[in-house]
Amino acid sequence: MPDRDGILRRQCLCRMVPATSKQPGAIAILQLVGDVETVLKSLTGVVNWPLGRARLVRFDDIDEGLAVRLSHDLAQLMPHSGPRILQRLTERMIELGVQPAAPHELPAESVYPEAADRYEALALAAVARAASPLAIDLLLDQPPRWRRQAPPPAQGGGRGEGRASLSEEDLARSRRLNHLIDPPIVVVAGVPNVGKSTLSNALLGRSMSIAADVPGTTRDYTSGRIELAGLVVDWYDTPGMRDTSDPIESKAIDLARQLIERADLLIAMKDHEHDWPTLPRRPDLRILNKIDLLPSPSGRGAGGEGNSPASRGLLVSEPSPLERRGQGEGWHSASRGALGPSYPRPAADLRISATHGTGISDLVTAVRDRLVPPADLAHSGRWLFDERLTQSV
Ligand SMILES: Nc1nc2c(ncn2[C@@H]2O[C@H](COP(=O)(O)OP(=O)(O)OP(=O)(O)O)[C@@H](O)[C@H]2O)c(=O)[nH]1
Ligand SMILES: [Mg+2]
Repeated sequence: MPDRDGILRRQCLCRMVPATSKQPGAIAILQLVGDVETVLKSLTGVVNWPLGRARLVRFDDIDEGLAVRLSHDLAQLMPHSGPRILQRLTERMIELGVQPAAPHELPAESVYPEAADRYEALALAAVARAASPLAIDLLLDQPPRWRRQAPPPAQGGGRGEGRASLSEEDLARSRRLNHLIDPPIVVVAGVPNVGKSTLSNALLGRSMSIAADVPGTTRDYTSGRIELAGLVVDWYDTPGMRDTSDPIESKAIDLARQLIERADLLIAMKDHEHDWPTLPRRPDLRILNKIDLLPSPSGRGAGGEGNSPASRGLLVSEPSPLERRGQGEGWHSASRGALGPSYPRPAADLRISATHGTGISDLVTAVRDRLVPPADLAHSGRWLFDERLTQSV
C-alpha cells in the first residue's frame, strides 16, 4: 500500500548483509536471512532449494554465480564482485523485498550459523572486521574464556552476567585490545623540517606527503593505514607547528591540533637543530630524528652505527650534549609558544634516522606496545570485544 510519499513499501522478506569487503574482488558473498526460499526462487528462477547444496545459477539477467541455502532462513549468494554487478543485484533484491543491513544489525548466529554458540558467532563476527593480524588468535581464544565465566547470552536482552563479572581492569584492557579491531589514530607532530613526512613515507612504503628541505612543506594533514608489527593503525603526518601569518597554513595547523586532541597516540618529533613542538597535549612518545647527523658517541661514524642502545634507537635516559642543549631551548620556546600549554618533556624516548632507517623497527615496536601492551596480549582473561557479549534475555 502506498505511504504518504506515494512509495510502494514492500514487505521485508529478507535482510541481506555482505560478508565480504566492499572493495572490488573476484567473488562476493552476500548473506540472506529470512524467507530465503521465496527470494532465491524469484531471483534465480530455480524452484527447488534443498539445504546445503550449492548451485550454479543466474541471478536474474545480472550475473551468474553460486548460491546455497544453508538453513530454512539462511542463504548465501556468491556473485562476481564487480561494484556495478553488486549494485544492480542489490537493487533487484530490494525490488523483491530484501532489505540491505549492516552485519551488526543481524544476530551474529544468523550470520555465522557454523558457530557453536553465540560467543563463537560474535568472535567470528569480530574476526571478520578486525583490522590487525594480532587480533585473530586472541579472538578465536575468547569463546572458551567467556563460556567458563557465564552462560552464553541470547539475542536482544539487557545487561547480563557478562559485564557484571568484568573488573575495571578487564574493561580497561578490553578498550586497549579493541585497537586491534578498529585501527587507532597515531599522529606525528613537530616543528617544520624535522622529518615528519620523511618518516611517514618510510613507514608507509610510498609517498604519503611531499618531503623537502623547505620548512612548511606539509600543509593539510595526510594519512595512511599501515601495519606496525601486527597492529594496523591510521598514521597521520601533520604540518609543522609554528606561528605563521599565512592564513591557509594557520588553518591547516588548527585542523592538525584538532586531530592531535583525538589521537590515540601522539608522537612528538625533533631533530638536533629544532626544538620540541608546542602541542595542545602531552605527547605519548618523543623521538629525536636525524641522528645520522649527530657525532657518534663511540666515534665510529655518524649517528652511531655501533651496538650501543642509543645507536640502535633504544630508549635513552641521558640526552646527548646536543640534545641537552636543545632541552633548554625547548623549555623556553615552549613557554613562549602561542599554540597551547607547554610541557617540560625534553628527553627523547627514541633516537632515529628516518632517511637511514636507524631505530625505525624500535619505533614500530614502541608504538605498538604503547597502544596494545604485550601484557594485554598475554593476559588470559576475557576481552569484551563486542558489547553484545554482555547482553542476555
Ligand atoms: N640527514 C637526514 N635528513 C633527514 C632525515 N629525515 C628527514 N630529513 C630531511 O629533512 C628535510 C625535511 O624533511 P621533511 O620530512 O619534509 O620534514 P617535515 O617535518 O615533514 O617538514 P614540514 O612538512 O615542513 O613540517 C628533508 O630534506 C629530508 O630529506 C634524517 O633522518 N636524516
Ligand atoms: Mg612534512
